[in-house]
Amino acid sequence: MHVIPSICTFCGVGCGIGLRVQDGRVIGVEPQPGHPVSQGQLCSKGWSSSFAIDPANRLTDPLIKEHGRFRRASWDEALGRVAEAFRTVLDEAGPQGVGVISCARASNEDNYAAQKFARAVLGTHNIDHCARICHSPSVAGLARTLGSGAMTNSIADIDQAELILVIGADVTENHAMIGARMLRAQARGATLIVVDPRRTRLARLADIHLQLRLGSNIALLNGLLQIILANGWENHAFLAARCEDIEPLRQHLAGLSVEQSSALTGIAVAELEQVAYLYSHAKTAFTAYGMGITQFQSGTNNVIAVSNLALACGQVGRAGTGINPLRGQNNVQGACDMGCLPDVYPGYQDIADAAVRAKFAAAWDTPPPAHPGLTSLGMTKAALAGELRALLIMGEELVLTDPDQGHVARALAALDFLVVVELTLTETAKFADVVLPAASFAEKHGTFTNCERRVQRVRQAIAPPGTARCDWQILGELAARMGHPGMAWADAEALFDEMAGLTPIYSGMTYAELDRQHGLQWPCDVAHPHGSPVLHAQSFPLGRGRLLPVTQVEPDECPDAEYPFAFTTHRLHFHYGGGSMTRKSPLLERETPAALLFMHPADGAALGLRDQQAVAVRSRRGYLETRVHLTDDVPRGTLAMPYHFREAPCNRLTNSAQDPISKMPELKACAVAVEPLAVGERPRIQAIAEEVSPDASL
Ligand SMILES: Nc1nc2c(c(=O)[nH]1)N[C@H]1C(S)=C(S)[C@@H](COP(=O)(O)OP(=O)(O)OC[C@H]3O[C@@H](n4cnc5c(=O)[nH]c(N)nc54)[C@H](O)[C@@H]3O)O[C@H]1N2
Ligand SMILES: Nc1nc2c(c(=O)[nH]1)N[C@H]1C(S)=C(S)[C@@H](COP(=O)(O)OP(=O)(O)OC[C@H]3O[C@@H](n4cnc5c(=O)[nH]c(N)nc54)[C@H](O)[C@@H]3O)O[C@H]1N2
Ligand code: SF4
Ligand SMILES: [Mo]
Repeated sequence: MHVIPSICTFCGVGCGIGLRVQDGRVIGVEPQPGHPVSQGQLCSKGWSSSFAIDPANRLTDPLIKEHGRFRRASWDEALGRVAEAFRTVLDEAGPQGVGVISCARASNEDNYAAQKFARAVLGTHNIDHCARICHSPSVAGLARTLGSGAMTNSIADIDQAELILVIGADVTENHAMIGARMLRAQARGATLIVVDPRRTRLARLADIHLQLRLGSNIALLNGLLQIILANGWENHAFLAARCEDIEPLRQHLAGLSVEQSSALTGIAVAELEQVAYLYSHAKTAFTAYGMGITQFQSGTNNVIAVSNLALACGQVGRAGTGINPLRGQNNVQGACDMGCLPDVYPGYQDIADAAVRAKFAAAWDTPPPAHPGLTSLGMTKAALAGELRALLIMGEELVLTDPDQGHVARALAALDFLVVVELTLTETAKFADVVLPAASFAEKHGTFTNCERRVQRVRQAIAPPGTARCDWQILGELAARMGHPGMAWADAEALFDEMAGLTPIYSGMTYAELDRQHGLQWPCDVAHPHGSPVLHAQSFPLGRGRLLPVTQVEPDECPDAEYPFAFTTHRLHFHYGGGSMTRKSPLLERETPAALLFMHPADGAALGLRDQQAVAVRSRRGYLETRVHLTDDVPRGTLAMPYHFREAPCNRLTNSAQDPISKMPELKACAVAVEPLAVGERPRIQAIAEEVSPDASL
């Protein structure tokens, strides 16, 4: 047996793992000793990685759908089909008729190839990925206040924080090794404050839990800041040296009252005052936030409200402080860095900048796309309208993970042609005309960029199952068939070198340098050859930080007589995303085998429900059946449900109302009605693909 060092394939913490390999198979996983992020530990998902990529569960050959059934095909035939379908749509509808959705679980190399394929081969900026429905409000909001949307500090900064403020993030469940680090910091004396409408495990352990009303973040953050300014607790020196005029924000807040904040959030004035005092008086306050901030139609403004608080108190630009969006997927930071977004080339270089366009046109030897691009939700909308006709989805399970499943399924069914590149036959892949088998992280060389901007190497430990190939190789071969030989890289390292040469924030990185240590944090360039653990120490990319007035906005859909419950969605520790990988692990599946609807016991009693009784849940968009779990972890009137379970897909219910700035859909709040099913009745399993496209079964 030998052990190949790699990086966990699940969340954005980026723990260091060792893949135990015997007889060409990964037989287990161990923590990497001395890894700066995971410090010799892993969470249960990391330990279970070998099940997630087990060859027994994997696609081994390309599949082509004919007469409603998939059949195995050669690569030559399958790639020929794909190239021909894209050529046809390009001829008939032009580059706006095609698009690519890339994968925040795949490597930087794969993602660079995906956006190059979209821009240089298809000639379109229609390229996006799940960051749209994750931290796009962070990218948009922090661009406005600081000029950069990434985590400002490092995970290790938690050790130096006097106070840790967690807003809308369930850290022990979803960024487990960061959660553990926060609890260790608390044990050493740091104050831990959690802001969440649910009583999460971290909230129960925190010194203070502000159990705010769902969707009242801005009212809360404005309230805290108002108290700070009214008492003169702001950091005058920092504001004078580092920020633009705070006066407009001061005047805006002076028009609001703390009592109003208290009424909107349900948090007592005294508690708001206590937290305002502690945050502004801490020498170092580390602020971390997640989907409880971003997944609202006010997502960008929510992020701005977080930024206002940190800037006013000078809690940015020093060790132990910072505004830290906890990026979710193992490589979502990287997929954004690689330019898998419609408005930027790799390294956030603006597609509207003529010099940038010229640079990429010269490097790729092809003119830049002529039209602006669509977001992922824009692409599904365009598909329904018949404007987007051919789509390549590289490893995204959007039938389960995008809002309003009925809409997504109808959109995919409306396409002329869909190709999905995946590890397994997911619910999304069932809609495809062609499915191409991809190599997993353990079967390829490459890099992942974790939430603290740390670019780390993954290494090939075993051969891919069957004839599966790396995403970048598949895209390179498709490009060649479409007349673009410029994506035929010799290996992953050659691809990385091309990318680093065009991406200033990665320009100081090579595989040799990344191999020598546990990765490097960008920006890594001539000025920062050893990378950048803390951003904005001297100045912000915008120069001075901006404090921008924002106002509380209620969710698009609030409870009413017909749909009396507020409904929110979240994650569970033992499962991941659409579940296509974690649900293959017997251990993880044993811990959490089914979706539950979390409901307060008083609401259960009012409906005459017993714990674990089957219920029907209905929103304006869809219907599902599941079991109810009665718990006071959720407040009265608010229901919560995880999104990992294809048999009870909560995204049938969710609302796709969007943040006008970032296009983030409101995944955290909509309104539902609940009806009990008869005691003893089982929830009916909700078939997905079959309903819309009855011919999709294998
Ligand atoms: N086990 C596991 N880990 C994961 C993932 C997974 O699927 N499973 N996914 C990864 C990904 S892609 C991401 S983006 C991260 C996400 O990690 P988190 O951001 O922690 O994700 P969620 O659990 O969706 O939501 C966080 C919290 O927001 C709270 N919340 C809801 N509404 C509000 C509100 O109005 N205000 C406030 N302040 N809070 C609110 C919810 O109750 C929930 O506890 O996790 C990553 N890690
Ligand atoms: N209701 C609700 N919905 C949500 C959320 C929520 O909080 N509530 N959260 C949203 C968020 S934050 C996110 S990030 C999205 C996540 O949405 P998705 O990205 O759709 O979720 P995953 O299940 O991680 O899907 C990734 C797929 O990539 C495949 N994969 C893994 N590695 C590779 C690889 O190397 N190559 C290829 N080709 N494929 C690979 C896996 O098999 C898996 O099927 O979900 C969103 N949806
Ligand atoms: S905390 Fe995240 S990166 Fe670390 S082992 Fe768990 S899932 Fe993997
Ligand atoms: Mo995410």
